[in-house]
Amino acid sequence: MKEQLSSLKKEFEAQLKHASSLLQLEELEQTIFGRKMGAFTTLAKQMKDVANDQKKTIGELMNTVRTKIATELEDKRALLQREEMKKIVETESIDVTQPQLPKEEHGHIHPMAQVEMELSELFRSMGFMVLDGPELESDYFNFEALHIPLSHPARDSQDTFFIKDHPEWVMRTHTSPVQVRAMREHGAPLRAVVPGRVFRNEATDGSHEHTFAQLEGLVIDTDISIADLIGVMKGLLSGILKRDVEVRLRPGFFPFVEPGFELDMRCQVCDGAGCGACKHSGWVEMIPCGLVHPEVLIAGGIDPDVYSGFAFGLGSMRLVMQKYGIEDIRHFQSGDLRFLQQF
Ligand code: FA5
Repeated sequence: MKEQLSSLKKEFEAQLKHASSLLQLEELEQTIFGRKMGAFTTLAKQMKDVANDQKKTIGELMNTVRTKIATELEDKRALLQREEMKKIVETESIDVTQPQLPKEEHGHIHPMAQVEMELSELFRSMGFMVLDGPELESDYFNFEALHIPLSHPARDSQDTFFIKDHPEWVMRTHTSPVQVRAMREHGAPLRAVVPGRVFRNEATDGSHEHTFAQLEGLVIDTDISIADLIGVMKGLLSGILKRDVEVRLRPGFFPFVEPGFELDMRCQVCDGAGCGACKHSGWVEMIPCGLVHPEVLIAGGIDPDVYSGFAFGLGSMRLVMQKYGIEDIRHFQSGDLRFLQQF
């Protein structure tokens, strides 16, 4: 065993002299200490056959040889690393005139989604649930349950995308269908908002999109009045715009509320002077709203003699336009990074 260790050591030293790269050094280390075939490992496995009175001496010798080889390997590794580094420094140069590489691009949340998250948070803090509803909706929930029968002229104002061969389905034209869905699922009393996408077959312009966002609000309780409705609307606008805004309330007709209103806001883009965002009127139609029609409460399974409620349907894309002074609604879905990177 002693001779074997001594010749292993000699053989190792001869090969160490010839190792001229880190890779060769790695290979040499494997031939000595490799777990399966390493020469030293193989010898160590034979320790069990050494006579008992020899075990101590041989064991100590093995440890000495192992430590010596390991130290020499480490020293040689450090030397080779220094040499390789020196070679890199000598052969590679830095061209200080080279133009800077473009910075790594990081995405971020779309401005519409940012405001929707802010709105959801604002309403959660007022005790509202944040609900979801299907974008492909039944004609029943989109119109019938909201007191808009087939022949009703109110259908004309919401130019609908129908589904080929399935007249009973539509792309929802507003978030209001979730009103009846929410009543049926959660009953009364109820406070809920529903942010989401809606679809209309509209010719687009600065303030109209075919695919746009609304935020439906619904409160059902005993003793609900128009004062509650106005209080929540004002809280909503000042909470998001972070400033006081001038609003006006005028009568508005929606078959699912009675009475119905249109809450307009002084245009924040042009400060009332007239621009594309406000159709040059100085006012932006912001929040249609009203007290929930008794027929809609009945469709939702709620007794109109006990409960009343208010609902609103915020055009949330228009709110974002007002918040940031965006003059054309079509920017949102244009995919133009010059627009998106501003938020
Ligand atoms: C409705 O959709 C009703 N569901 C709102 C409602 C809910 C009334 C609850 C009463 C109670 P309207 O069609 O007006 O209403 O649309 C609501 C808002 O969506 C509008 O005030 C406007 O801000 C926005 N909006 C309407 N059409 C478009 C469009 N083509 N592009 C962008 N925003 C639009």
